[in-house]
Amino acid sequence: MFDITQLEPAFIKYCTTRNHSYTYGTAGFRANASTLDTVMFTTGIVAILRSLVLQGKYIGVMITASHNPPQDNGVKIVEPSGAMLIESWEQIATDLANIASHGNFTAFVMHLSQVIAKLNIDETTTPRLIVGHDSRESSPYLMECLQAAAPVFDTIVINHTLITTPQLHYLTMLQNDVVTEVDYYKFFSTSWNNLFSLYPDLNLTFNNLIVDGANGVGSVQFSKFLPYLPQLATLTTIINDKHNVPQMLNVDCGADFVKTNQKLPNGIVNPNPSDLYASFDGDADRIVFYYVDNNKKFHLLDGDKISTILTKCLISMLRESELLNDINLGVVQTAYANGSSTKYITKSLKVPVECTKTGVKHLHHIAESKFDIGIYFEANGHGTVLFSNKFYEVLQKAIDNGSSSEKIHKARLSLFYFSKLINQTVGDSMADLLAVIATLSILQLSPSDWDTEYQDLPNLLTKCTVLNRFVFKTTDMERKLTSPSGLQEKIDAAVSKYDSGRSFVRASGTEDAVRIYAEAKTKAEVEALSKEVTQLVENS
Ligand code: G16
Repeated sequence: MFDITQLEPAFIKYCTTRNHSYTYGTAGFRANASTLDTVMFTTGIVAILRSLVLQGKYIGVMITASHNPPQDNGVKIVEPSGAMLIESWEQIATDLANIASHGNFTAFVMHLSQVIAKLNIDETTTPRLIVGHDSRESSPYLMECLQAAAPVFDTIVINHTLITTPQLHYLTMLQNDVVTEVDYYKFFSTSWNNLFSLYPDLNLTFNNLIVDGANGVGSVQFSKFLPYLPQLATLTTIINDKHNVPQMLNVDCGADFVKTNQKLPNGIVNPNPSDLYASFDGDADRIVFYYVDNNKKFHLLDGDKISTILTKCLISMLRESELLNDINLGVVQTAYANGSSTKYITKSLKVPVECTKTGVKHLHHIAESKFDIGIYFEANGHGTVLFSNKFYEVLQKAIDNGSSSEKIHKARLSLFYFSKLINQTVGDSMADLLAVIATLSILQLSPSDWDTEYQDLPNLLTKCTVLNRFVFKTTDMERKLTSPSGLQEKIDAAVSKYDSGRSFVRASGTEDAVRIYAEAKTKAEVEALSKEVTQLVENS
């Protein structure tokens, strides 16, 4: 039994941000860290309520602002399955935070007791949380705010402190076992060894691997993971590993920097054409790859390239397994996907593509509900592959029945081990890195071979600060604006002047900015189109 009036001292101490309007964005609450104490306190309560509703299952909470600058922070809730908080609870979380920010404890308690009554909670249940945070300076204090309500509900809290977002998702999934981060390393390294045991003569298709840790938590965790992967450890160097200098987080490095600027991050002085490079983001749930050619020209291998190469590998394993008619495979993308990638997947690989709104929560849902093998990646490098129960049932039956052909049997086992190599709870820089390296080895493609599978249309993603980004409203999976009035027609007119031109504008759900995407036949044309659309946005 709990008494929510006992929350008052913690409310007074931790809800100091007043009259702030909190919005649940693309990936939870995210803003300048100085405004977040109140929403951390209430998010702790929401996670506790979610656990109570689910009979005391472990709920995950991660404190991070991922790719955002060091001064920002944020929070997201993870379901017991390892997935993002179910959408119907986003409103509960938003309302509670905004009521708390008025600073009136009586009104807060009244609202909270109504929520509790509606949820029909058994007050004798013990709630359980698994929490963690990234390397930001503000994270430890915000963690204190998050946990401030826990004693009033007699909550059991496992605090993993410094951990990546995907690790927290994964550990939440294993909520009822006693787990540590070592279980994560062991699981994925065993999957790697199992997959490679099927291909004993395979060589890796690059000389050295250079991993940019974005000066964040991913660099710590990857260095702890590497000893479990001796084959990779000997040829891997981690750069931008200053996770203990919080003001360097994501600065001139990391996946978002490399993708947006389409250039090498800090720390690579003399790039080598025979090496493979990869950048994590601040909480290690995104990854992009790149390499340089013999002229030292930079080439980006982003989320679209990851998605296409995984699709190529998995569809060929499925074909060789003779299970193409029993297991359906598809790809999920957003409006940011390069037009050439969509064309390559549908026309060359003959695989269906679905387009949805930005935010992994949307992609994850479509991949899970529409496909037995659902491959989803945002162009920014955020994604994973989901394998349905039906996939495992059909595959297991086929493996158990045996096959007269060694090749078919090997393809079936490959599919099984591959499915265990990827973190199915959420996009994960470390697991995605292993999956891509394994794919390149199995297909025997060097980084430049991978790149030449199809040619990206030149593209530009920029952002623009406006007075009020919330007036930018979209439809058609964010590809068209419905407000401000008349702006879409002007964008359409601008786009029509460019060969293979495409452009769209949407408000970011994680930063105070409007994002502008453009692509066209040539670099000069895309630059001109992007400039034109930016001017239209500025003048709107
Ligand atoms: C988050 C989301 C991603 C999204 C990105 C940018 O990533 O998880 O799905 O693509 O924000 O979103 P927006 O364009 O709305 O700002 P991360 O890595 O920052 O958690």
